[in-house]
Parts: sequence; structure tokens; C-alpha cells
Amino acid sequence: MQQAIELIQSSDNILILSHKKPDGDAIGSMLGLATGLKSLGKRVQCFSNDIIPDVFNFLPGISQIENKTHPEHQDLIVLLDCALFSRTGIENIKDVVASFDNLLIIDHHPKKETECDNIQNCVNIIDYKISSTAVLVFNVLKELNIEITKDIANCLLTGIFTDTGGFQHSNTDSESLRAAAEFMKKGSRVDKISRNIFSTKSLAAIKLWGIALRRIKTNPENGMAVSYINKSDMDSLGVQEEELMGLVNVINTISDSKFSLLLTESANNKIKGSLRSEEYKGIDVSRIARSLGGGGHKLASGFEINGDIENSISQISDMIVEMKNEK
Ligand SMILES: [Mn+2]
Repeated sequence: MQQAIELIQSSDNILILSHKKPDGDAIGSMLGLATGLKSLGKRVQCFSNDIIPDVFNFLPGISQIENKTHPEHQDLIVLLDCALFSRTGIENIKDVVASFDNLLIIDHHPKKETECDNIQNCVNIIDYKISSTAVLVFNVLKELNIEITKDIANCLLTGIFTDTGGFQHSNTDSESLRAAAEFMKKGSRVDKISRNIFSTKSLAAIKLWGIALRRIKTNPENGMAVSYINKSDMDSLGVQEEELMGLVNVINTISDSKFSLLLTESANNKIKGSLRSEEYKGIDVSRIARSLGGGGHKLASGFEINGDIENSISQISDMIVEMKNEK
């Protein structure tokens, strides 16, 4: 932590990056950190390769996350909620930064390698036991004696709220709730965040959820509850992929399944898979995700594959039966 603090204190120009397909924790952590560091007089930029889902438009300062590149020198790059440049979706880091002196990684995903393996002047704060990157950012801001304003509180509470599934997942711990309580003392409100994130769905999106729910199949052999959404389903209803956020958690509520899988077809034969389970169900879905080239947490992970939906479901299903037999 001390090294990280010194890095930040000695840097004037700071670029904050996070992972592609940014979620509430990625976006909330970026904005919370950026707003905090700006209060110290730093020049801070946030960049996201992928567009920010509209559902996060309520966050203060959301417009400061840029999508255009203007590479220049940075004293410090902060990588949030991921630990490799490749996770940012930026093809070549030189596209967004001409050069940089130092790198700081703040993340809570379990991992084998980080960008620090490739770069010498790199410091990391990585703790996979923490619920969200937002909590780690909160600790950094406190260490820097930065005043937590209502805006910062709103951003960081959104990060914790989304990564804990609205304080329902098993990663909801006393540290997250203590941080959340601090943010509420600053004027942030869980009910408002909840409303903005979960209660802003269009009728078309709910109808699409209905299509996916009707398609759920359970497999007693491997405990999987699986469904899928085709590109044509989304196109015909005019629904964006971001409006599917939370759907896999609903599939995961089937009591006699061990884990849930939602496959979403995006353009040109690409399929995104989201996996969820619950602590008491005794499945580590990150193993499944990793064997398909993805990653994530034990109870929430994802992957991307090429192919068509039907084939993918049967292949993944067979693979999981094999994985179970190996145990
Ligand atoms: Mn996270």
C-alpha cells in the first residue's frame, strides 16, 4: 500500500483504465478514484475502450470517461478491476499512452499473471478476498487522506453494490458493508443506486428475458441450468446486450441446479458465456471459464468462444461432465 501511495503522490498526470465491457465495479472504481485524485490537483484521465452502458449514466462524472484516444506521456497508469493490459480491450497500449513511468494495478480477481510480470516499474494491490475493486480504491483514498465526497461515495457504492449482486452474493462481507455504511453517511443511497441499476429496464428487454427464461434447460447429470440469447433475438426486439445484466442471476435461482450458464451471441459467431453459482452449491465456475479461455471469480465468471449456440451448449455440457469425472 505504501508504495502505491508514494507512486500516486509523485505523479501529476494519471491515466485510469479498466477492463473491456466495463461493469459497475470497473466504472464506479474509475470515477471514484479519478474524482478523488483530482481533488489533490492531479490531472486525471479515464479511458474505456468499450462504450459505457447507459444504465450507469446516473453516476456523477460519467462523461469524463473518454472513448477517444490522444496518446501522450503519463506519469502513472492505474489499471482497475483487471491486471493485464490485454483485458482492457485496447489492442496496443501505445494507442492510448505515448509513454508512461509507472503502473499501479488495483484488482480483486484471482490470477496467475499480471502486467507486473512484464513491466519493472509496477506496483500492485491485489486481494482476491475483497468483494470489489471499489473497496480497494476506498482504502487507497483513505490512505491518501482524500475527503470522501457524496459523488465519490455514489461511485464506489455502485461498485460494491453491483459486484455483490446488491449485497446478496457470498462475497458480501463486513468490510463491504462497513464501506457501504461510510458511503451512506456521505449521502449516498443504496435504494437510489438499486433503482438506477435494476429498475430501468425497457419492456422489450423484459420480453427478451422471458424468451431466455422459457428456453432454460437443466441437466441433472452435471447440475447445469443453461439458456441462450441469439443475436437475432436482440435485434428483433431492439435490445442491447447491457440490458441482459442480471439475467444469469435469475437463472441461477433454480434451487436444484448447481450452476447457471447464459450464452449470448454477439456479432460474427462470437458467443459470450456468463457463469454463476452459489457458495453452498459447491461448484467453482471459474474452472469452467478458465478451461474455455476466460476467467473470473469462483461464483461469477465468464468466457468468450467462437461457434454457434447449439453446438456450444452440448460441447460445454460434455466438457463439464468430464471435468466432474476427473475430480
Ligand atoms: Mn470487480
